[in-house]
Amino acid sequence: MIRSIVVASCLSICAMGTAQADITVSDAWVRASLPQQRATGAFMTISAGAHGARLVGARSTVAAVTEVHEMKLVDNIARMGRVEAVDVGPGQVVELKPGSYHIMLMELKQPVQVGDTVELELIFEQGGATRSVPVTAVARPLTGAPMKRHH
Ligand SMILES: [Cu+2]
Repeated sequence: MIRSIVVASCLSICAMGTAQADITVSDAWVRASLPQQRATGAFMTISAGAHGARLVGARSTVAAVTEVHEMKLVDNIARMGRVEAVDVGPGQVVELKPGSYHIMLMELKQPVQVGDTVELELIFEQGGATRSVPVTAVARPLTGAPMKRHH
């Protein structure tokens, strides 16, 4: 009973992140797309509390296909592809950021413009259960995204 009250009050107070069973997502943003661009990326900071969790998928309303991706340098060429999961260990903080892990939004239904808010749903596995965590990401310019944002 007490636990459910705590969760409910956090849901109403936490503006940009959502806490659910210790999974916290913060600083979520989406890279604004160009008019002809069919895909873009979403980035955020994830922590999973004392038990850890695995990010295994994502959904969004703006794209027909939403996947968890990793970008790597292979022979100095940036390559990216889908990954099965991103492990967020107990007490760990994992940053989804340009050049690394990201949420790939593909087959965009319309361009994502600076200032737009994009609703995402992150799918986690934790202790054998699947949890979905809603995230609101704000669209930022294609270039010149700051490395660190302060609230
Ligand atoms: Cu990608």
